[in-house]
Amino acid sequence: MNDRNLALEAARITEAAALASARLMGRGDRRQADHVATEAMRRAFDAIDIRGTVVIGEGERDEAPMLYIGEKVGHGWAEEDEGSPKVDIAVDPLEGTNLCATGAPDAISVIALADDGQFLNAPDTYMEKIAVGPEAKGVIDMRESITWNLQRIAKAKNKKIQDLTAVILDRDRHKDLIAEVRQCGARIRLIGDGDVSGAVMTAKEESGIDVLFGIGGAPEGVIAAAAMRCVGGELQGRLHFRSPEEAARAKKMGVKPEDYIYTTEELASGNVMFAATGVTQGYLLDGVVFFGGGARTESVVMRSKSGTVRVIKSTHHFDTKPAYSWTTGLDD
Ligand code: VTB
Repeated sequence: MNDRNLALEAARITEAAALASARLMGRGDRRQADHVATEAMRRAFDAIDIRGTVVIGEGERDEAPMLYIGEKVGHGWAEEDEGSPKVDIAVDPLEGTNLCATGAPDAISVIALADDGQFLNAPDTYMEKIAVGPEAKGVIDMRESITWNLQRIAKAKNKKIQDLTAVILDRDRHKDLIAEVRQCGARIRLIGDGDVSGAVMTAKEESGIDVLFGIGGAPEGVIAAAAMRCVGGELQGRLHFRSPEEAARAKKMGVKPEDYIYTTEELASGNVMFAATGVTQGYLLDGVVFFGGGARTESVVMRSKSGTVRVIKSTHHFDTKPAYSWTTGLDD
């Protein structure tokens, strides 16, 4: 697989989705923002020379019109081009639909790519996560308490616990978790949505985030794990089923029982790539900024094989660009 070029192509895909959804920022319509991101991303795939299969996407085939699990995407299929790489794809065209709908920080468009069969086929359920950047890799353990983990992270980073910042989804289910972090004296940034960017921030020093704790979506956990593989960080995850039906479906998908703790490699193994583009201005990435006749985007692209992290700032001119990059479903 010519993954060096592919990684850069991946940024085109997230740029397209980010440009589309950013035009709906603050309009209060999360569904439409997600819809236009998905449509733009789906279309952008047609220009990429891969034979891709969506393994994490917008839902099951019967519930999602595009980018559903199992959908084949990429130009390679159309050409029946045996030479074009076969890759598994995990997508979240708009991670943090509410963040976009309200103009809150860190809505991103994101994809991860892997050689066939390298992502956990995560069911659409919850996952409890701990994520840390490279400096604290190998010192966390989900079986231990939050306090224990914070102490270990502080030591690994040569910081006081009081100087650590945890990012946590602002949910009632995290009441005890938040209380324990506060009890330890660590700082917290509560976020409304978007624990993929929350996880990736732990690997970006300027973000000031040291650790992600809490329960979010399982598919988002796999995508974040792909990023952590690339940056040399760590994400541990444990599935949480919301109902017996979810548990039964997960069992059918062949995942491990609820008490099993997945390692980063088990969630995303082999050669993986990760690309994300900021939609709203954030701690991880700059959001889309429009100017007369165009827009600027910021993306990050990374590969596990080389560990290179590229930040790509692009200037897009709408009059010379194919329509896929900015269609919103509104009157353009
Ligand atoms: C998280 C977050 C997502 O879902 O995974 C969260 O990263 C978990 O679900 O952006 P609940 O909203 O049910 O708590 C999202 O917020 C997307 O819905």
